[in-house]
Amino acid sequence: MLEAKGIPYKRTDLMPVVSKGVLRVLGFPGITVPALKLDGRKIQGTGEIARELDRLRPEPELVPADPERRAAVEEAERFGDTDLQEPVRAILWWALRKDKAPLRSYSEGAKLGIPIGLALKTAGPIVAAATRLNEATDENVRRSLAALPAMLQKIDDWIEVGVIGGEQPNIADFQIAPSLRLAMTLDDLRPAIEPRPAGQLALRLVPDYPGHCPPVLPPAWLQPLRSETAAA
Ligand SMILES: N[C@@H](CCC(=O)N[C@@H](CS)C(=O)NCC(=O)O)C(=O)O
Repeated sequence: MLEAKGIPYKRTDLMPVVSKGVLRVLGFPGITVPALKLDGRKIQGTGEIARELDRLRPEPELVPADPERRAAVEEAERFGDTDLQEPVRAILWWALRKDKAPLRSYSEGAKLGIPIGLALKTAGPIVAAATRLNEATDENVRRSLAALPAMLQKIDDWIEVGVIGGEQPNIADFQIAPSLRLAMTLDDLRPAIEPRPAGQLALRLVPDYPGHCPPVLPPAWLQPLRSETAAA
């Protein structure tokens, strides 16, 4: 969003789970990333950051001023922040718990302030905690995978009618595309997403996303996605 506005910034990455404590120590009011220090103020959450950036530099707008368009974009924004983001995270953490080897690839290019190898020494407890926090149980992951086709269709439909996927990305694009792109780092999911408008949007907005997870999910759980790809 900062790049869309042409605002220069410095990026710091935090290890998952550990990020909560670091944000506290830094004096942020909440415990989630993204978190931004802007002119000495501390702003947290994709939505809040977008609205603050719009106040600071109105063009290009992230949250549409037109009320009808804003309502549609905000509905898609909410969907991205909850309906889509939570299952994608659960699936990813389930996969990383099963096989920790791909974890290093997700840290590529991270600006952690400590060597990646050292950070990865904490991987065991972090994966265990993240699996718990994101409710990455078998049952939840299975349900999440079954829900994905309908969510992908919803995103394609929003692209079709121009709620998202326009030339200038809005707040909903920025909530939805990164979760899709994260999902596409899993070989198990990528084929079902990439050919669709949703997948193409994710690749356009987030061309480089670190991480690659080879197939690890039980084939039976992927059946709902496989039949979807075949039908498409
Ligand atoms: N899409 C969300 C992301 C916020 C979020 O849930 N961030 C996660 C990492 S992706 C986090 O910091 N989780 C720590 C926690 O909730 O304990 C936003 O709009 O800001």
